[in-house]
Amino acid sequence: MASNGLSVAEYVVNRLADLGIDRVFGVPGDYSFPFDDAIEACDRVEWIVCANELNAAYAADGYARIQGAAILSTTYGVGELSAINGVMGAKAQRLPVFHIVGAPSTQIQRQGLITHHTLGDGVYNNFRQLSEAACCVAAYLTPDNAIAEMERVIREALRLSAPAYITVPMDLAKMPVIGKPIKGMLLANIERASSDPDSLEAAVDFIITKIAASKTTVALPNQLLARYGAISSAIELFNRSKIPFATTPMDKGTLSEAHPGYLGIYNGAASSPSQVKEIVESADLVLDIGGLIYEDFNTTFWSDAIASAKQLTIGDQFVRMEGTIFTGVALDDVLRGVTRKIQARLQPNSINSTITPVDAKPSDPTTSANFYPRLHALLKSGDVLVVETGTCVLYTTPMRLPDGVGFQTQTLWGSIGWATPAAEGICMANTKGRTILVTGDGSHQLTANEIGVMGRYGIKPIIFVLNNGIYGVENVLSEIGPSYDNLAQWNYAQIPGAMGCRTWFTARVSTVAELDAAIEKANTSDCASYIEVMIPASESQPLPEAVQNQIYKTTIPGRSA
Ligand SMILES: Cc1ncc(C[n+]2csc(CCOP(=O)(O)OP(=O)(O)O)c2C)c(N)n1
Ligand SMILES: [Mg+2]
Repeated sequence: MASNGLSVAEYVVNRLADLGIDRVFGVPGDYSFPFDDAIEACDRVEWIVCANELNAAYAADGYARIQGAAILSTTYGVGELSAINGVMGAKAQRLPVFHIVGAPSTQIQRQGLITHHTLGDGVYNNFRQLSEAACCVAAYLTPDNAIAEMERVIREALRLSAPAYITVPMDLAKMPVIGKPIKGMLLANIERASSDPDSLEAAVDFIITKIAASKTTVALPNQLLARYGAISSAIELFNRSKIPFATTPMDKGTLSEAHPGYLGIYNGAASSPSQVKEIVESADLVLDIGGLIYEDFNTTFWSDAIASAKQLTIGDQFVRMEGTIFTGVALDDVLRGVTRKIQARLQPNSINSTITPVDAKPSDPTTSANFYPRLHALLKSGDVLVVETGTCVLYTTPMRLPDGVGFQTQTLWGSIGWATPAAEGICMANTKGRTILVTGDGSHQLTANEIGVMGRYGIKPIIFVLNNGIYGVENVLSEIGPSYDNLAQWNYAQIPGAMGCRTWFTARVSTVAELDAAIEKANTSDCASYIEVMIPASESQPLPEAVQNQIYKTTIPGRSA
């Protein structure tokens, strides 16, 4: 069969670029050279060479949250294994990250030669299952299956909104693809999943009947709306029906918090404003749009109380209320179907949340109490606030975001270090406004070397590193004093300079006056900013032991404390 010129590696990169992905995050390596060269040669994608593969995976995760999908490129064994925690996080957070990995050539494999990045046993497929476990679909490419396999992999990764593993041995990667290459569409034009028409109609009618029969309906929209490109359908539904909605911490920022129907955060006992718990739990119908995850940090340690008989879930490919289940129905189709048939309801009064005043004496030391109101005042439409796991996520979750401000956390997977590289990927994909990162010092220490990469590629985030010298949230969850919660004392504000970020504004602030001046500078100058904010370690006081035991369920029956 005639060759059409594109090698397997080039085809993969170009086919993925068709989706509108314009960056590739990764680290090059010899077995991946065919991919690495194909990325370099493709004028639709830019190589973002990260500080390590874990950072690259987090950056790809961040990019996919905004752009809809991402490409991660790592080398065989050593590279792909370093990336796994990040790819697994993307799986937990339901993000299509295409993980492309070059492998030793089949000529090496057939001769039984022993090469680097192996266990020295002549086995060449023992890492596959590990990488595959972090994905929802995998492909082992050859010149004659590459075209068909890429269609399958892309379709599945988008249908399930989860990572895909694509690997090819070096020799096969350099051969031309066999067959007629396929030109793909931009992600925005791709329907992720289709519905069975009868099942869809029955599901929509069921939902309409349930809403009509309820006196009070409240919705809890989930981040899957963003993953499946269904945000505008959800907003139309709320605009037309006037059904009020809240989000869980994990889903914060999915929809505008300035929407008249927005109630606040539903988070069990720590819902904010506090009335949201009662409003949601007393409604006689709760529309769970996307599929709620009753995770410990998403429910304040399972203190949620939504009766399952009142919960109607519109999932990614199903609709369910107790034993009644409709399958073969896509989320977006269901929302649009319901919007077409729904009657407007009476709009309840929205809840006004009080915003903590920003005043404090200029000479006061910086604390959480005076930092977060200032962070809030900085936000404007187009910004994306990226918040790390740690005490910062506890403070920012209740904050009501201005219209058009996005919010990204890794609440489910919760791998510290995620936020710094994720902010890089988000900043590269976010064309609407600024990217503002808030991270604790301990988390930042895991991935701070990505700051140099941000400088190299000229992005301009605003970064707040909260220096309390400890893994503060761990002190809250255990006891004061274990030395394993103390951190090496870094001079954070010197990091950008040491990493070659020459045009960055950097500051270390320990008084309110210094904080205000630094924020003013970050807000008005056209360069990246990195602000180290001193926070007293004494803020992190442990919860009572009884609460800790309740949280971790470690009380052993019959044994006295
Ligand atoms: C990869 C990983 N390792 C360890 C943990 C456990 N852990 C959760 S929060 C945390 C401390 C975060 O400290 P820091 O970023 O300084 O924030 P602070 O609470 O002090 O504001 C740790 C170690 C984790 N979540 N992920
Ligand atoms: Mg800390």
